[in-house]
Amino acid sequence: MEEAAAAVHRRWRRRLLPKLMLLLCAVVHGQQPDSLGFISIDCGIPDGGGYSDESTRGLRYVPDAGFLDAGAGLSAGINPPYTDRDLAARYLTVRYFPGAASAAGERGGCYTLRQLSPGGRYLVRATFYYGNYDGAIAMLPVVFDLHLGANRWTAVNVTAADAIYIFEAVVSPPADFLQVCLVNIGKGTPFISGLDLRPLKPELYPEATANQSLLLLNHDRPPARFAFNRYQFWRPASYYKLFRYPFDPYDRLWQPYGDDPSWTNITVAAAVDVTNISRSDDPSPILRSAATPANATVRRLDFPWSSDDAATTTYLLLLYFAELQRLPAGAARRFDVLVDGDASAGGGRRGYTPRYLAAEVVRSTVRAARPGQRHVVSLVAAPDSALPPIVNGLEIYSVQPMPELATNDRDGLPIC
Ligand SMILES: *[C@@H]1O[C@H](CO)[C@@H](O)[C@H](O)[C@H]1NC(C)=O
Ligand SMILES: *[C@@H]1O[C@H](CO)[C@@H](O)[C@H](O)[C@H]1NC(C)=O
Ligand SMILES: *[C@@H]1O[C@H](CO)[C@@H](O)[C@H](O)[C@H]1NC(C)=O
Ligand SMILES: *[C@@H]1O[C@H](CO)[C@@H](O)[C@H](O)[C@H]1NC(C)=O
Ligand SMILES: CC(=O)N[C@H]1CO[C@H](CO)[C@@H](O)[C@@H]1O
Repeated sequence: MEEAAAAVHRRWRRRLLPKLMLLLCAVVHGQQPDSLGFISIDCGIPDGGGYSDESTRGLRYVPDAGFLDAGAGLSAGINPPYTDRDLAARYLTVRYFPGAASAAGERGGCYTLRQLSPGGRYLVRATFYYGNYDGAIAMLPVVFDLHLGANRWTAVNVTAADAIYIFEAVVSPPADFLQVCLVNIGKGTPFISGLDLRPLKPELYPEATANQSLLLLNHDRPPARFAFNRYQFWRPASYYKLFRYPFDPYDRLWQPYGDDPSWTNITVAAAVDVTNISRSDDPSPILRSAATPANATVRRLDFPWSSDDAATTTYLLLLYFAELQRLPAGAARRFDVLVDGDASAGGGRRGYTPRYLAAEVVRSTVRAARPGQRHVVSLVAAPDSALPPIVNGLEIYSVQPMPELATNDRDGLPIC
């Protein structure tokens, strides 16, 4: 009898208590994902300071306290003149993790995102805008690390007070939570402006698994405004700034590639069918503009990039295509998709023809043979092609082994 009661008790402790605690945590802090499954955190705003974000037509941003250990970090507003930049609200405050709270080498601030589906795929985005929040602008650069679970994600190297740093990753956490941590590496106080989590359709980004994540390449490529490498090809860039939700149902950020004089854009008003790339019926305005050479006698487009890190890595390229012009009968647009001049090694494609108003993604991988190596993806017209190549969208990720996504910084119950 007693044994049975003890067993029930043990089971309660082991199985039910954590669930109950989780529920309590979530209720206490009101940190359920919104109706889209999105978690949108504005770091450093006071408890109760949630709001509807204008730039995303009403996504609800919430305070960060509920995602942190009680009392972790301090909040601050950015200082003039850096407030005066027509910034989204989430850049106006930061959470920072000074002194003893984050001794060098320690995981200073850890955000715990809960109520995830184990094995599901998620986009995680962390944003940083220094804005002289601590009045110590002379101390720049500030460098700290960002971790996903126990894995290093990237270094955040803040060299300018008025620059916005944006990092995105696609992850597949094996547990129902994911931690994003800021790590002091002895080069200044870690801080953060915003943290977003977006559930993705399971068939998007199958390369992200329990053991490896996709890190959106961060490589400065002027004239693009931001370092992250997810591009749309609308122009002029000054007008078509950033596409995100509701234009992208998953709220990925698509920035203009930049107004390179060597290419022009072809646009259509008609919808592009995206069922083959996202199984979602939302026609995507992002893909309704394509780049093509400005000079019709030039029969190729080249997109160079190089490593953002000292480490060698494998890159995953996603090239989005949809034909936007009705071609005369018998005429075709046909081109090779080459990576570093090769169609075979990385899964490039020979003689590819985009479908009329229907989007497809061509994936390609390339392994960097040495750190900092330069690479180029080239679209080269086939000799019999009536028209030069086009491209409608481009993403570049590094594929990073991340075996410890589910690691919490403490064992046992989640702390809330
Ligand atoms: C940070 O960026 C600056 C400027 O690009 C560079 O000189 C410096 O080496 C970087 N620091 C680290 C730790 O990467
Ligand atoms: C992850 O790695 C573990 C151990 O190496 C392996 O058993 C498991 O099948 C891998 N999971 C995936 C999704 O690749
Ligand atoms: C187009 O390119 C061809 C060959 O590269 C060149 O001879 C020609 O001058 C260019 N035309 C213009 C308008 O730039
Ligand atoms: C989607 O792909 C399938 C298989 O390649 C093809 O038959 C179908 O026409 C495509 N649909 C669209 C809208 O592109
Ligand atoms: C350079 C160029 O042709 N830009 C065009 C890109 O598309 C927009 C929208 O259709 C046009 O307004 C631009 O003129």
